[in-house]
Amino acid sequence: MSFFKRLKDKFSGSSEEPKQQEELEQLESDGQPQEDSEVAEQVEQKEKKKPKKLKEADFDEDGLISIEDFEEIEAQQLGAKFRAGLEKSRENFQAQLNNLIARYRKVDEDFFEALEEMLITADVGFNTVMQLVEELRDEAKRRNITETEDLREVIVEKIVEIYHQDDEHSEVMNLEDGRLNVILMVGVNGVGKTTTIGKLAHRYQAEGKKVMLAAGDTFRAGAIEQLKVWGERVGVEVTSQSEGSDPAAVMYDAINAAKSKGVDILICDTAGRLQNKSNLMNELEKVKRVIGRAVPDAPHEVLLCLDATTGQNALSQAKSFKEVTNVTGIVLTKLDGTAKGGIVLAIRNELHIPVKYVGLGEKLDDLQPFNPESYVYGLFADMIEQNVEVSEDGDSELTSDQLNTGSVEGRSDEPK
Ligand SMILES: Nc1nc2c(ncn2[C@@H]2O[C@H](COP(=O)(O)OP(=O)(O)OP(=O)(O)O)[C@@H](O)[C@H]2O)c(=O)[nH]1
Ligand SMILES: [Mg+2]
Repeated sequence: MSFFKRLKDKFSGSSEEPKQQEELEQLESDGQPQEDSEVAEQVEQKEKKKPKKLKEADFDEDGLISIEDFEEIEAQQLGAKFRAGLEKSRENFQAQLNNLIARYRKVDEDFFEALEEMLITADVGFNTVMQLVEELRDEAKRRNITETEDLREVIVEKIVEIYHQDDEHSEVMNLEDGRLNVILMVGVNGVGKTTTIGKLAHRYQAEGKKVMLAAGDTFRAGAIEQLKVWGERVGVEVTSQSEGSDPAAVMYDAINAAKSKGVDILICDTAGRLQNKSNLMNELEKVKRVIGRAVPDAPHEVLLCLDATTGQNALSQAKSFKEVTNVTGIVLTKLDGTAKGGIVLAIRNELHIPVKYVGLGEKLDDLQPFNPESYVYGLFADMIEQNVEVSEDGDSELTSDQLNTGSVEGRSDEPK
């Protein structure tokens, strides 16, 4: 099965299935505030592909669906989320790639140079681009690919491959049952730390975990109140002290409270700090030390929030934070707000820190665990769907328009 077809089947439903999803839409709309109905309507209109319908036959006599069906539906919902959240990046990536393929029909050095330029402009990061394009050159030679059109699917496949290369790091959160798990959220001002904490609390709570929040940003006016609002919204307890108090003391209190209440996951907010302000960075070290003394091996996760719209600057932030604290994962927020979604690849390849979650919007369920396949599906969904459809219809069905826009190849179902 071709790579594109596998992605399409996984994230938008098997092509053999009728694509309807009233029940799923109902499930998805639960918990989504109505004020977003206008946005939801626009997104819905743009989403031409609908996940698989929950058919009667999918339910057993107890009214339950099988694990396979559940996983299938989950993957499709994830696909739809990434598709909606990466819309800006997708428009940019697909248009640019189609242009390149139409402009350079033959695979040659000019094409590769133009591709390098396109990827660098999309924030993929210089070193990553060089590695990616070098591998594409080799692959084109190895497979004897001479038409750029035939390279389309290989390019997308390589993006996933290059992400998987660094297998030492996992996207999976280091959370264990039967212990107090402590997550420390760090990052510069305004990147989305507090919002992410709210979204994470919502997610873990829905998974049945007992969650507590610690208001460790005692620096910015209104920060404690902001976290309390999130706590109320999600329905989790927030431990706080007054503004200006020592954040390490807040963490210490919060850990004691969490221990006595049998909390599973304590998520600690911190003040947004500039990576060049050494006193703030030192304070972060102290916070981490205090947490480590109160709970062995804690914090179990130090999540660095990076704002995807800041592009390459996010990389320099990450480097500075890595120097003072052991960052275990990245939360890349506001991916929905940028057309340069390539930053994910740069972070992974140049920093060797896994991206654990991505922010795909401002709603509670817009924080999604990162996964390279759902990411490339979000980045190239229309191209993937179109190529698979064309491949299924057969060559005789191709329109001259499809041929001209270079949207038809890389579609073979033959094993590669
Ligand atoms: N579109 C979009 N907006 C987001 C996302 N995550 C956070 N935001 C917005 O980013 C803004 C800042 O979020 P905060 O959570 O207050 O950021 P912070 O890092 O805690 O900020 P400080 O406490 O001031 O350092 C808010 O308006 C959020 O709604 C996202 O994934 N997508
Ligand atoms: Mg904050």
